[in-house]
Amino acid sequence: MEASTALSRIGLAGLAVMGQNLALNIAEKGFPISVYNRSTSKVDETLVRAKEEGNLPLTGHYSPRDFVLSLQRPRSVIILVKAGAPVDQTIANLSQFMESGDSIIDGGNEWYENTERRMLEVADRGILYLGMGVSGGEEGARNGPSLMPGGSYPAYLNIKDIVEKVAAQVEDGPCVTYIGEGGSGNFVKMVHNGIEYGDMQLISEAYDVLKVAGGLSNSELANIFAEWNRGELESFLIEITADIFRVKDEHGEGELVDKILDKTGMKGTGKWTVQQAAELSVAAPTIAASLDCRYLSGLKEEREAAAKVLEDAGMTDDVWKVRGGIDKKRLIDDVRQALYASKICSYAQGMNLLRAKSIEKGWNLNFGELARIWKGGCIIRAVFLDRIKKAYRRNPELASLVVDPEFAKEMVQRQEAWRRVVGLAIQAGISTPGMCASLAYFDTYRRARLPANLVQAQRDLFGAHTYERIDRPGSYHTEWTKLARQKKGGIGAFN
Ligand code: NBP
Repeated sequence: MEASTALSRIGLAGLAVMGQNLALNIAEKGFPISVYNRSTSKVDETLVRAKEEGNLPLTGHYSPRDFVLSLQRPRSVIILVKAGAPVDQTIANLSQFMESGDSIIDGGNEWYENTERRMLEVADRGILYLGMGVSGGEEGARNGPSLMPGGSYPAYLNIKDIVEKVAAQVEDGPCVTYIGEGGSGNFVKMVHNGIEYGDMQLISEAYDVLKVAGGLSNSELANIFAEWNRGELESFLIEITADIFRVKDEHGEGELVDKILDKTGMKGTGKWTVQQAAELSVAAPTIAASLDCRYLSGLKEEREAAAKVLEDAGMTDDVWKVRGGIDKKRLIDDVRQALYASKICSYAQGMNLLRAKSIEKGWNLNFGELARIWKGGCIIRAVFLDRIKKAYRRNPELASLVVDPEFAKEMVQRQEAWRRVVGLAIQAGISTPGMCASLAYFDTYRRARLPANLVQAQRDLFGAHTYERIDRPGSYHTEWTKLARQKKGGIGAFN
């Protein structure tokens, strides 16, 4: 252990990628910090980095007891270990040395109900608890993440000065705010990740259409994404996508992106988002499509076999049919608009899921604030989030982003291009499930009358589920089959 007489302002346990970088960030902002990790080598690594990165005020500890006792009271301990059982084990190890009034802050991607359970478990001993979403990966943790703390408000007040300095800074403040009670911080982080899935899927579809139908090279794609990053699509994900297309393959010809196996990994937050959307009866088709696409991408061998079977059955690659007639410049502009409009629908779904949960749990989430703290530090950070913030500030009860007057205008302006891109992709056999899901979501939501009347009639026919009428109040049941099959000349007969 490094000798230190003064007590630290805060502690952090769990020194893998996120914990190590967040600890260094906290120390760099001038808050003396104690660190601890189950395996001691990571403590040593962190101490070396703290020294190299400017003799930062960070002390390492090798036992839970020394670690906890090295903190100023009331103690605040951030935990950044793998979500699930490791968090329970870490809490058990550390909390035995903590006292009433101390706080535990779990910064992992934890299932919100686990946070709510732990909150109650430690409350018996007067320990306060926060579940704090941390976004921005390694770079964000080191230089300024977006932080989503939810749970005990007094615990938040104990660390408010620290998190406000450590978070990413944008023109309207630090990218952190108290989210709400219970597991709201984890839930908001989970939906953030679901939206991130949607964004990444939509970008990959834009890339697919431009590459396959438009015939664009990686260097052209790099330039287009860089140009998009100077306009309404300006965001971290668009920026890094431009960079990705520029990286050469050090093991062979061409660019690295073309050598990457087309199988997407995942850790579960996208799946939770879709499960929650279903639980709450909130439509989230773009996010669901992005999750389905990850599942299908995982079936690489099966997809290769399917391609062969269908080719043998006469399936042809129809891209050449559309390529001939393509105006490249117009296609690029259309894809930009389709991406933007699809993205608005995806964010509308995420925000509506948050609203439904907020109502169910009484969290009183502030959507304008959520959009604001996502403007910097996190993976979905984007200029467009400022517009979302303003939309919710104009109307905190906004039913959907697509009916905010400004976004509505943009959707209408972009829909022609959007339909052209989706139509072209369908014709060429290029799957664009995210863009299609967004467009279908938009068209379903904006249509005052849907064919749901027929579904209701079917339900009433086979299950006597009853239906309502558009022209008079009440609930009705009809003997559909009897009426439909009455002999010629009878009431309701048609044959
Ligand atoms: P990991 O999720 O890879 O977890 C590794 C850490 O967990 C190590 O410190 C490890 O200790 C510790 N740990 C494990 Br595994 N089992 C333990 C146990 N039973 N008791 C105590 N410690 C245990 O780390 P990470 O990638 O830094 O992520 C931390 C959290 O932040 C996760 O919830 C993650 O989902 C979330 N997150 C990650 C990112 C990212 O970009 N990586 C972004 C945002 C959020 P050891 O060294 O002794 O094995």
